[in-house]
Formats: sequence, structure tokens, C-alpha cells
Amino acid sequence: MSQKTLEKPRTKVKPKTQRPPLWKVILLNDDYTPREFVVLVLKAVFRMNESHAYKVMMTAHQKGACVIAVYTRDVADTKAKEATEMGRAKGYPLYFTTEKEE
Ligand code: TYC
Repeated sequence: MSQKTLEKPRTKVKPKTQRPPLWKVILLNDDYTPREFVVLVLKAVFRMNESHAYKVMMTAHQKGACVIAVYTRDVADTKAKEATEMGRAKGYPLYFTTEKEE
């Protein structure tokens, strides 16, 4: 009768939780898009309430840009494109970009 040898692993494997890298969606200011329209897009695409959307819009307006939120790369890209497209459809230069979070 054969007996199986049970070997224990010699080295401990430290379980590492891999987090996906996150991407920031950034709203850029411009001189033409109406403030109310920026607020409308932020509410529609990024699910913000009125006061949060207004604050974000005013930050971009005053500082030139504002980080809106962080998502996985695909979601960040999709939302940035969708939001930029809403402005484009109205002839506005409204622009959302993405950047990897370090
Ligand atoms: N600066 C624009 C205006 O004065 C409003 C605006 C704010 C546009 C934020 C874009 O990301 C933006 N009408």
C-alpha cells in the first residue's frame, strides 16, 4: 500500500489584494459653455446633486480644472466621452479628460 507524502509549502504566500488602478475624470474650464449646462451634464453623467454639481462647476470655472471623480479606466473613459459629447452636440467646447491616479 502506498502512502502519499503531504508536503507543506516552504514559503508562505502572502495574499495580495490587487486593486485596479484608478483614473481621475477632470473637467476643464472654457469661456463658452453656459454654467447651467455644465451643471446639467455633471448631474446627468456623474450622478451629482445640484449643489455638488454647482460647486464642481465653479471650481473648474475659477481654477481652470476640477477633478470630478475616480473610476476604473473603462468607466472613466466612457463617462468623460459621454459628457464631452453632450457639450459637442450643443456646439459647446466643454471638455472632460482622464488621468491615471498615482
Ligand atoms: N466658464 C464658463 C462660463 O463662464 C462656465 C464653465 C465652467 C465652463 C466650468 C466649463 O468646466 C467648465 N460660461
